[in-house]
Amino acid sequence: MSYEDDQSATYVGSFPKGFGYGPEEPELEGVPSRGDDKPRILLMGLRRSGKSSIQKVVFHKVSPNETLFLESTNKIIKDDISNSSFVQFQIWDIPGQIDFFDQTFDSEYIFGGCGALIFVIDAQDDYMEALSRLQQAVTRAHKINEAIKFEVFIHKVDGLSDDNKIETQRDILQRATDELADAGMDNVQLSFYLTSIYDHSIFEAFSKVVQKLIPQLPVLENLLDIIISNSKIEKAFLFDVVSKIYIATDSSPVDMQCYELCCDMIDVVIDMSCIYGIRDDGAFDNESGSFIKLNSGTVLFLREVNRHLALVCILREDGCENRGIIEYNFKCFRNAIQEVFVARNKQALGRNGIEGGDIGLSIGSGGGTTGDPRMDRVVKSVHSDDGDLRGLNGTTNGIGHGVMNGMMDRDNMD
Ligand SMILES: Nc1nc2c(ncn2[C@@H]2O[C@H](COP(=O)(O)OP(=O)(O)OP(=O)(O)O)[C@@H](O)[C@H]2O)c(=O)[nH]1
Ligand SMILES: [Mg+2]
Repeated sequence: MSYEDDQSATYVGSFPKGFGYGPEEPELEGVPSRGDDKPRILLMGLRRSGKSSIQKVVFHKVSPNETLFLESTNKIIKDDISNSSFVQFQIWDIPGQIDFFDQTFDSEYIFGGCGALIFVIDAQDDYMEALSRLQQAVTRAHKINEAIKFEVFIHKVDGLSDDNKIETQRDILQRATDELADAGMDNVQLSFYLTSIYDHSIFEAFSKVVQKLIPQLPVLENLLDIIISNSKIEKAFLFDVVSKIYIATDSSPVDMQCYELCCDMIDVVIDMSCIYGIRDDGAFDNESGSFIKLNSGTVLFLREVNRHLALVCILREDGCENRGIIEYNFKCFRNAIQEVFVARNKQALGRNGIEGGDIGLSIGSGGGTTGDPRMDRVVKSVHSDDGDLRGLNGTTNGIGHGVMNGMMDRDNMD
């Protein structure tokens, strides 16, 4: 049985089919497919390196074991990842056997609108050939589009010991950067990740890749910093619920165990909603939320931001004495996110008018500035509203924001 033969087997866990991103689109020659203007992530690498498995596990809820039955990809498969929120892009799965120097490989078209190129290297195999293909791909792609981010997934590391993982990463990094330097391309930056579909590492790596394509990232990070500092929260993630990739987190370092805990919480909430929820068409909706106390004294807090985004926080038990304040601050947070959506939509409309629909892939330049004055205003307005978030010390100065006084227009956020 091939994976394509039985679509009913492709969704595991509790996600109802309707809650996915929709089916993949095989490329039809000469027919521009829907959403071609979205930021594009290319998955490249040798045959059997694990490209299709990664895409299916992260975005289509296929269980890792099911990927054993995947057939080799023989044409470019485009997958539209759109949930009408910040996460909007296409993934193109490029078959391993494709020859960049073939006439039929339209590199201008393929690399031209590309935001990130993920090159997958099978760490359980001899990687010399993969490294030379990486070098070819980077040289070709960089010549056509200098803005592409190059991401190298050192994949299938579940089969390596811890020492071996580090050694393999060091060796691949060294060889890849040396080869690029020899080719006079020292200016090209490669990012390396150790990944496996059998644990959360692939989700974490994909999170980081996707974040680089979200121009509003600095704004989101600022908002998360504000909410954690005002609510005695230790760590906060803004999750895309379907894929469980986090599109932003606060500025404290990410601990893999915390991330896994938050992913597990999403699963629990979806499972509970499926069993006890009242809606048939979706396990996660505008009213979803959960508060879980663990034996260890840690508390997990999840609240929906819109149909596909959730804020998941980790806090100590003594930090949630006043849950009301956390809930109130969350509402302020959600309101601010809505402002970001509105600004983003306006920005997209403006750009469509001027540039005919080109979607920029620039990252905000950090340091609190987003590279866009309108976005900066949103950040500033959020900062100036700092007093609006209630601190746990009891001071509630600066109240009066619209959140408490009126209903938000959630339709804009979905
Ligand atoms: N151990 C292990 N196996 C993996 C991992 N990811 C993928 N695989 C296996 O690798 C094999 C090849 O995976 P595919 O996803 O078909 O590889 P591909 O890169 O799409 O190959 P082509 O379509 O031929 O280019 C499958 O049997 C997967 O189960 C991983 O993280 N760990
Ligand atoms: Mg494949």
